[in-house]
Amino acid sequence: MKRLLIVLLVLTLALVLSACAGGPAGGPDSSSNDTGDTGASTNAGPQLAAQLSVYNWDDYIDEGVLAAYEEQYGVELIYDTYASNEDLLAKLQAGATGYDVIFPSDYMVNQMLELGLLAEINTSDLSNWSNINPAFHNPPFDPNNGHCIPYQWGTTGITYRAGDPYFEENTPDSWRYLFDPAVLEQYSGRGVNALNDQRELMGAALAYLGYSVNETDRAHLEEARDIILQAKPYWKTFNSEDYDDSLLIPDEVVLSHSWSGDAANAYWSTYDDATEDGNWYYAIPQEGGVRWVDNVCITASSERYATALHFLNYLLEPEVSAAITNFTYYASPNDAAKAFIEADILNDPGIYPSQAVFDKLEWLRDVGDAIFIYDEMWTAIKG
Ligand code: N2P
Repeated sequence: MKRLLIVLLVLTLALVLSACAGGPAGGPDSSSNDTGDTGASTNAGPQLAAQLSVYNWDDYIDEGVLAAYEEQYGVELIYDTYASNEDLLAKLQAGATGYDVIFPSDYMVNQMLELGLLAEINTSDLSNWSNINPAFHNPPFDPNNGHCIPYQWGTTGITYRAGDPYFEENTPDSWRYLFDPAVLEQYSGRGVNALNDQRELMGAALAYLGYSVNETDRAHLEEARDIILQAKPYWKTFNSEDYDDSLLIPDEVVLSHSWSGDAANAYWSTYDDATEDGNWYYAIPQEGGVRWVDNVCITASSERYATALHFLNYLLEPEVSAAITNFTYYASPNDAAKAFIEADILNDPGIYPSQAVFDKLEWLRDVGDAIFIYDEMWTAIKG
């Protein structure tokens, strides 16, 4: 896939189209100061701040989308990344201010809401809100989308090396391939990676044991911890940041616990026109597991609320949403974006799973006080 070229083409189109349409509500205001926006709306839209600070997961946006926003609206984006929901939470809880826009997953939105870390939004202030598929309206973790808009969604499964002699005979469509020492003995010498992500790894072990990924019973959580501790010596790495680029594509491992889009990135990055195939396949374990939706929210501490809201509306533009999915290979909740998403992505069941597969998976939910048990298990796992 000529990924870069297509991204550039889509962006050029996005710029042309939004110039014609006048873009999302708002326009540049080079007279704004650095510390905040006025929040005042005019016919031309809100006065935009000179800067906006955006804090996102690693490798989770096409940088061209950021550059196009800066150029079109004259707002400088201060862009920084994190590796997990827990890292994001820890950063905000440690009192970090200055971040305006963040991208927590479903269960973390819920946790952050309870901690008062998110600003309210009203989707009727977003002219592009109607682009979002109604299935993503009013999610249980954020009633009426009162704080966040959906960004990208996906599944968690197992990515494995096509052509590996062991996997030619054994499709790793079970969590056994990540957790069962007898199975790991067969191939782990060639490298296995586990996601360095507390809820995801515990969720996988819980699904393997036949429990909900949102289990709160201490005894069951301890069982999951023990499954992980028993498999850990067979794992080469704990990486959820850049494992597609640093471990899969260069053949540093043969199997990884992974997110759907990273699997597709590894596939297309190794795609060979001659064989019409890539090196990495993705399987969703039969026992089930996690599906997730990541969201875009404004921090309660943001002093540039109107600019942040303007940026959220920009991310909802069909061509912008599509450019993000064409880069990340994650599914888009934006229906209007589909016209601009590459057919290979729309038709990939690893990215847009069948209803039957979708139904086998669970959303991660806020587990309330049981999160302290998860923290305790995680400390033992990482120790
Ligand atoms: C992308 C991270 C995907 C987030 N690097 C999974 N929730």
